[in-house]
Order: sequence, then C-alpha cells, then structure tokens
Amino acid sequence: MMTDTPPDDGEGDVGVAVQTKPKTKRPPLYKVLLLNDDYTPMEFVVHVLERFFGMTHAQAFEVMLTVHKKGVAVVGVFSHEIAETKVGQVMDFARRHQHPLQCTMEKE
Ligand code: TYC
Repeated sequence: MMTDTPPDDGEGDVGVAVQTKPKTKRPPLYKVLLLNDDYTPMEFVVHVLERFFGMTHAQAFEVMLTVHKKGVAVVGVFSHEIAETKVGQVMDFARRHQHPLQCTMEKE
C-alpha cells in the first residue's frame, strides 16, 4: 500500500505567505480638446459637438461659448482609439467645410 505523505524535510510550514494583489490596470484615458479660432462659425462648432460628441443643442452651445471665451475646452474623455477617431472625424469635417477648427487630444 502506497502513502501520499511527502518525506518530512524538517522545515515545517514556516514560509511567509505572499498574496500579491491581482493587478487590473485600467487603460489610460485621453481628453479631446477643441480650440478657438477667429473664423469658424459658431453654429458650425455647435453642429460638430452635437454630431460627434452626442451633446444636446443647449450643451453644445454652452461648450462652444466656453471655447470661444477661454480659448479651449475639454469636449470628452475617451480611450486612445476612440479619442483618435473623434479628433480625426472633427478635423476631416472641418477641412471638408474649409474651416480652420482645430481638435486635439492629450493624455489625462
Ligand atoms: N471664435 C469663433 C467665432 O467667433 C467661434 C468658435 C468657437 C470657433 C469655438 C472655434 O472651437 C471654436 N466665430
């Protein structure tokens, strides 16, 4: 008859039990910024904010005015891929309408 008892090494259970916390690293987030300029029509900016950032007309108008007065505002916070897509969509839309509107992103 076999026994499953390991040979006694004389050490006993004296080790330190190290419990490492399971690391669930969140991906970094990116702010999408809209910049003011002197030429892009206010209504165009409002439309951009409604179309690409899902804002109501009232929200979009308020954010547009903030950019107009302060020079810049955060219009959303997204994953790197989504932020890049939003910036591309806004820049492309502005260029197609021949407005100098600038949209950028930066790590939060
Ligand atoms: N300053 C522009 C104007 O007076 C309006 C404007 C607002 C432009 C926000 C860009 O991101 C912007 N027509």
